Amino acid sequence: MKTKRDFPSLKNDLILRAVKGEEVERIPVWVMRQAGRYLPEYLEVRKQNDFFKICRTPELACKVTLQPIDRFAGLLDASIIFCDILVIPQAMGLEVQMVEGKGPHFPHPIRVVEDLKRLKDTVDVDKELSYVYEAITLTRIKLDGRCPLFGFVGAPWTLFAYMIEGGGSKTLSKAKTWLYTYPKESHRLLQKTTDVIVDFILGQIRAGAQMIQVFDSWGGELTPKMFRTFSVPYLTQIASRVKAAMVEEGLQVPLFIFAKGAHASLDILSSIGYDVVSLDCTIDPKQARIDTKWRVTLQGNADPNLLYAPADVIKKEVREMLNAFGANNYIANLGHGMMPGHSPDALKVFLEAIRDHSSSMGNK
Ligand code: 1CP
Repeated sequence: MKTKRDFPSLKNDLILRAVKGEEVERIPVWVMRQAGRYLPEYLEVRKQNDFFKICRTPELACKVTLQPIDRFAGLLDASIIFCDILVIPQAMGLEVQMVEGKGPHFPHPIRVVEDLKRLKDTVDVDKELSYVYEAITLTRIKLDGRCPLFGFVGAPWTLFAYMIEGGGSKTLSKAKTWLYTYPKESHRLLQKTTDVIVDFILGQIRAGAQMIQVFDSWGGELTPKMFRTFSVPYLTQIASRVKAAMVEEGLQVPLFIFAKGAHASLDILSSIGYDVVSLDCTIDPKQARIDTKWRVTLQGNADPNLLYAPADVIKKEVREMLNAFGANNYIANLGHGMMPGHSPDALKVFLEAIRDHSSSMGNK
């Protein structure tokens, strides 16, 4: 395994400095799902390869991770390893396919309590997901210090929802039925998933990930009380266990939490051990600063649909967003991921607008 010394030194550490609240000469930016379906060069690779084959082949995962970094040279301040949150359910023993035009599909989801027996008793995370570690190490080398590299995981509740729904869902009725009907078994599955997540995060960090984002994409689908009961305890556990292990191993990697739609819980999310809270576009930046009391760095939160607007509208909205968040303890991003219909040119306008406006804001 590579140690810190073996990797090329970092030439752009803006985002790491913003996390620590240090001075930055301009506001750092990256975008969720910055690799993928909106890029013609990704679609070329995808035409010849199954989605999970790309994830499982370090050279391909690395190639696709670097595509936006190459295309938007000097405009992106972070890269994120190409993978998917659903590799964890796979490692736990469930089959997941990526269906063309539909998204992830579990042919045999967890439906009844009895189905929990189909999950492996113990998961050898480092063996099952070693391909992600190899992709991370290779990408760190190929990045050559241009910007830091994110590893990521899905949060326990979001992965639970996929494992029970069997794919995307508008209502999450099946997953919520479990929470209400089988709370004990639900906690058992959430804990089992948390244990895998902790090992997987640490493995990614040891392989070279310089930041970690936890995606609780379905966090906002729960009532605040349900979120506090079925998500927050596990998110808290992840942060504390990962941080304790990092202290022991002399590692220092910031943790980001993106709980989409969890507006009511921003205060809690800013006090459970994460360094950065990532916001979706329905949250007002100033309100988010009040709720999180400057305890964390904030990330976000432009509406992804803004990238369908004319260039002058993108620029105006970017200026307003940056002014509302302020130059410190802030990382610009979209409030959710890039969409297949987006044009790479629109993203370029967004990134350039952030660079240009933030350079003129000064550090206040
Ligand atoms: O056919 C294809 O090429 C599949 C499209 C695709 C891509 C490019 C999927 C299917 N996943 C990904 C990559 C991916 N997924 C990345 C790395 C790329 C990058 O960011 O540069 C990341 C970080 C994810 C994370 C992910 N996967 C999340 C969390 C973020 C979010 O969007 O909320 C979720 C919920 C998933 C599940 C998933 N995988 C793919 C799709 C279409 C979905 C969402 C399905 C649904 O609507 O429920």
